[in-house]
Amino acid sequence: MLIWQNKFAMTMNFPIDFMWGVGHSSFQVEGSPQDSDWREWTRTPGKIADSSNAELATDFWNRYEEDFALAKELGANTFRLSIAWERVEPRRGEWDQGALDHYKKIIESCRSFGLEPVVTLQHFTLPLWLSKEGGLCSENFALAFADYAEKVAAFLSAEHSLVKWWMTFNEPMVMVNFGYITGAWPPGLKNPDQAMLAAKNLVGAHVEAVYRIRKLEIDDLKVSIAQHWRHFQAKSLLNPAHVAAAAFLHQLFNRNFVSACLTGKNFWWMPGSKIHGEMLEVGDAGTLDYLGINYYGRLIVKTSLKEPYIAVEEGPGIKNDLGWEICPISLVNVCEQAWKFKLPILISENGLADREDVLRSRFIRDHIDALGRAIESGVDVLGYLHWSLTDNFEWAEGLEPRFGLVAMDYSKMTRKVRPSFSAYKSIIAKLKKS
Ligand code: GCO
Repeated sequence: MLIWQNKFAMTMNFPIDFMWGVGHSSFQVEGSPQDSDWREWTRTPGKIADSSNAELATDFWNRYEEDFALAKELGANTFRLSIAWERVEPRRGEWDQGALDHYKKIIESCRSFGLEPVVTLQHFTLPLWLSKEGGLCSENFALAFADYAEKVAAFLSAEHSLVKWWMTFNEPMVMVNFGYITGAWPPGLKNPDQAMLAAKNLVGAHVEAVYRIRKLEIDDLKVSIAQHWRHFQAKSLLNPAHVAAAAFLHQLFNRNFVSACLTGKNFWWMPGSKIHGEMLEVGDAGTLDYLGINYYGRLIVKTSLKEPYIAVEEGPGIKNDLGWEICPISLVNVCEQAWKFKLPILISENGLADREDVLRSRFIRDHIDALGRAIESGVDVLGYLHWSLTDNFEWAEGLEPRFGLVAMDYSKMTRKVRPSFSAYKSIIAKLKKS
């Protein structure tokens, strides 16, 4: 299967304007002084595996120049970051101009290092006031999000022309899954009905926000989402139940959200839930200008006659520090699956927890190689953003997992490049054409 293992696709044709970069999110790096659902969650005993929190994280809020300088040294031309809603709107309808001004400074600095910012408006955290009103399931959610999105885009893009590339939500279906099905993330529910309502509301919020942002008439505007996309493989192709379950998860987890953003058919159902649906006006072009894909691997799907009836497990390959299988070949499948929507694809995340940095260099090489294969087979791929530049706060896993090309010493807030930093740097140097 791994036919390319001997011949790295270093010669492959990556487009001249390919976006080479890294990404991270506000809560995971900035330090978090404002009340949010995640801040509460980290303060609740037993919720974070290593009992750490993100109060300081990597102090990116103050040390952003250091990180942009590192990204520049890497040879990157793109940097994905996010805005903390709880900073900008700490109380309902009250905008913190100081926070907006600080984000303006951060993004100006990003640009000054030759890095194109890709800005996510919501990367998992909600202001506490909103989560108390019901969060994603609140009937006000779509309008509250659209007001916030419009405010930020009007300031950073329409007024100051700093951002062209926007993402409304990061991994909406991951929020739905962990927040409302497994309960591992806030609000900690295990309720399929609320899960499907949350998914429906997220699409509504995305559509309303895009509608408002487009009205701002920003030059070269590109709006999307970052969709966590898994390659679901049936445990056995000879077992029709496994095959059907894999197809069901593919539709529910990978495709439904994207499809709703494009067609306006916002209908959600999973076993144990009632149907939540509405038709949205999205116009002929839909509400995605490109498609952000976060790729972390495949999952093997099997069914049983007992609860939970459908289960997923990691494949047999090498595992990272969190026990996730490393599977570059599935990135080709994922690109080909996502390309069915005919939207240019940005790999907005791909990375691994690897404290000793023994797997990361090879990981990057093999995934970029897979991407080269996808491009060769005709998929329009805009860029590759590695997750992440520095170690950061990994949600329910805490500070322990190390996703960085750059190692953090949190006690001194110092940064030290790992060998994989140089590996990625030399790949970029070889493949970057502009
Ligand atoms: C996610 C997020 C990131 C993670 C990264 C590693 O997928 O959960 O977008 O915030 O940190 O994916 O797990």
